[in-house]
Amino acid sequence: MAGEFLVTLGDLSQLDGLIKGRFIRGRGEPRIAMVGRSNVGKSSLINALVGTRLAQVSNQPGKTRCIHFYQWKDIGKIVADLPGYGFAKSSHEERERWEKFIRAYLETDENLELALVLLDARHGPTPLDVEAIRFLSFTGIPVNFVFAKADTLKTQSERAKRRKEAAQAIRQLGFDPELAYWVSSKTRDGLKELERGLATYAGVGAN
Ligand SMILES: Nc1nc2c(ncn2[C@@H]2O[C@H](COP(=O)(O)OP(=O)(O)O)[C@@H](O)[C@H]2O)c(=O)[nH]1
Ligand SMILES: [Mg+2]
Repeated sequence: MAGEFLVTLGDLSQLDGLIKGRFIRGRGEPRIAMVGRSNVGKSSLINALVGTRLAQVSNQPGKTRCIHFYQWKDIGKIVADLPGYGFAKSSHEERERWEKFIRAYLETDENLELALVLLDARHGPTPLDVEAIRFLSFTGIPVNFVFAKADTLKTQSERAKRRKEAAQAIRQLGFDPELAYWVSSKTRDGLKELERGLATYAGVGAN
């Protein structure tokens, strides 16, 4: 597990200085964007995959308003930790700012390979998730799904039920349920599979 913090994009005004065509800070590795509701487990997943304590894990949803980039050396890619959406107290203006910021990044980064949408294994996709997934679809970026915190599904029947529901929801959104991973950053279940999938990812499963 070797990873390294690369850079933070805090503001739209920094975008052009930071990203030039296929390069971010002069680095040309393909980018994987982590998208998801605040508190869904994005930072924990980055820590579990890329390197211990790289990303800040928080109990205060909505704290991160920046995009943090990490070099995932093991697989030669760069992970972008996007600000979470749907924090409880967000105003209309905050949501608009989120969308504008994310959209600008997504449209500027020519080497963005995939958006990994994190969903809660227990109850995703929620209506807010669906909104975000639609938004990503419009931008034309390929999407894969990760159901996080799978350890919270305790029984076999609970797991089976959720997988069925989730597959149906993903199909309804126009995606192939095969594009979904089930993981736990806590128990590390499913992480190897996810890593393998992302390492070998080359545009498969575009929307
Ligand atoms: N049970 C369980 N809890 C998790 C898991 N991943 C994250 N959490 C918890 O969920 C909360 C939010 O995690 P964080 O990674 O900061 O979410 P983010 O806001 O999406 O970056 C923290 O309290 C974590 O400890 C997991 O795999 N299983
Ligand atoms: Mg986070």
